[in-house]
Amino acid sequence: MRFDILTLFPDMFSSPLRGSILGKAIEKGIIQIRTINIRDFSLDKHQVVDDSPYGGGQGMVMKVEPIARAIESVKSQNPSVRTIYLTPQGKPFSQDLARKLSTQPHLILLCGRYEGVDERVRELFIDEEISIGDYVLTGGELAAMVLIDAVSRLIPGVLGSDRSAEEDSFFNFLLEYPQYTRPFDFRGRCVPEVLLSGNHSAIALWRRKEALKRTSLKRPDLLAKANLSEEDKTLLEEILRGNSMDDCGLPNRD
Ligand code: 4GX
Repeated sequence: MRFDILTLFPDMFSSPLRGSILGKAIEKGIIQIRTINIRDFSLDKHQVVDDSPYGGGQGMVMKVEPIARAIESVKSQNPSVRTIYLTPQGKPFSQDLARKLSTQPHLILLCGRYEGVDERVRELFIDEEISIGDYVLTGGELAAMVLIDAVSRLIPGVLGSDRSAEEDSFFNFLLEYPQYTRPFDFRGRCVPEVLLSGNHSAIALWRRKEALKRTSLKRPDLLAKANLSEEDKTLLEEILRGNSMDDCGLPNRD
């Protein structure tokens, strides 16, 4: 899958996306990430990319021509590429949307700065507007990186073959169960004994119960969407009656 990022700050993308897992996926050729500096597409002798808004008001607006020329340069290589604009006005980003985008072969991500882009950019070139959340960033770059990260890990081969197949069941609107590694006892806080029992069905049951417990406590809104079995519902009833002591006999901080 290929991402073409249109930005005024291409340097922001180098270390976050080229490091660790995504860096390996790039080396393997599974994903391609290219940054395009919108400034390079300004015809102006001072390479101006912004201007004051018609009608007055504070701040600057990104001009239409450099963005149009940058998008058209990508489209000349692939006319069917879709263009996404990152903006708080967009459709809320979600695991479901990440999954849908991961099936696309090629995306253009437009990162806005200042007060946003000239409205005609939206009208003429944008196929989809996406928001990563209800807060205001200084630009679309971090939002684009969030999108690329979440989408890339769903592409087969990026995480390693079996992890991606697992994904659908993993995010079925339940939070993950608690994880532990050595040491067994850290300052008196012990690992739950069941995890050392070697009893795989008991471990699976404990994990399912903990996932249900966490979700009902921290994200009851997710629990309402989860696909719960009859056994899950029984577990939830136990939880709601629940004892919340851990194996050291200390009150559980969750
Ligand atoms: N999820 N931003 C876009 C420029 C802007 C300003 C006004 C439209 C209108 C964001 C988010 C986000 C900051 C990106 C403002 N665009 N992007 N930028 N939340 O906050 O995606």
